[in-house]
Amino acid sequence: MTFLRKRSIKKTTTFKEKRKKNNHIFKYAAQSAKEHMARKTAGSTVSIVIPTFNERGNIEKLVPEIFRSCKGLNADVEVVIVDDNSPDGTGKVAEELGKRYNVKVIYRSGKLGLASAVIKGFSESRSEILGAMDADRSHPAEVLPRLITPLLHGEADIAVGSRYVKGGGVEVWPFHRRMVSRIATLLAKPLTPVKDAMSGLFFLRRGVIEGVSLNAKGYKIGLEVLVKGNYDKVCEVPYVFRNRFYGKSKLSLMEYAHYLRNLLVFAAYKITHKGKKRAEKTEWES
Ligand SMILES: Nc1nc2c(ncn2[C@@H]2O[C@H](COP(=O)(O)OP(=O)(O)OP(=O)(O)O)[C@@H](O)[C@H]2O)c(=O)[nH]1
Ligand SMILES: [Mg+2]
Repeated sequence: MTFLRKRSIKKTTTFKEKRKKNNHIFKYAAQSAKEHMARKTAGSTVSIVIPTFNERGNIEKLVPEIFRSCKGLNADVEVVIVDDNSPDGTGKVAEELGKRYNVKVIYRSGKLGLASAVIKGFSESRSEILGAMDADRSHPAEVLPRLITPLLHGEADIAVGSRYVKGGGVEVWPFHRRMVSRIATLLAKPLTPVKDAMSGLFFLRRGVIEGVSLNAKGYKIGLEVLVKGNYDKVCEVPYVFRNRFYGKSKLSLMEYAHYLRNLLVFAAYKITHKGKKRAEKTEWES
């Protein structure tokens, strides 16, 4: 029993605990450490990729929220909207936003899927830090600094927005959707070190996916990054998933089928890449 407790404490350290451990450093020169960090992160670039299909009403609200929320970050932030030729004119709205904010718009010919849109956005961004979030404001912009800061400070290689750590959750979901999400998350559990491997909200250092072949099919690109990526440190940051504000969900039954197929592919990948080092995991305390 004692042994088990010790092991679980060792596996997951919180930022508070880490800070406590290194307290002497902070006591010594808190100010100069702050200045050092500001110098170190100055000039860092962050690209936030947002896949869109018929999200006109959402992105015109989301983009200003993102830039407001990231104002305090010591980094250049760009938003990359990958639009699949949305019939509702999302692309036009995105271009208009580009006149006021650092927004790049990438068009594709038609609805080609979420995962491939995120991959396209990543491949057309030069930033050291890349991230993905949904356009429908289910992922609140206020959580972005807490996801990006550990990457800027070298405290994590991947930061995952998590509904399933302390402080996280889902605002209002019908019972069946909560069940589906829980079961899907449970199935993915052995494949990754995190509690919310299904999250569509995540940030990573570019090196994590360099040279990694990502499969463009499916919805859960974050899961694939967690399975195949090269990383040592991952942290989960709690957030509360909100229901979409405008428009319709694009989640179809076909996506569930893709998901189950991908789980098998990822499990096989894990078995054939057994030698990979286990990542150190941290959770934010809320
Ligand atoms: N470019 C592109 N974006 C897509 C595609 N399918 C979904 N998206 C976007 O991916 C994000 C997630 O899709 P959602 O429909 O919100 O899926 P969900 O979050 O699982 O479901 P709800 O929140 O209930 O609507 C949104 O920003 C969509 O616009 C696609 O084929 N192409
Ligand atoms: Mg959504």
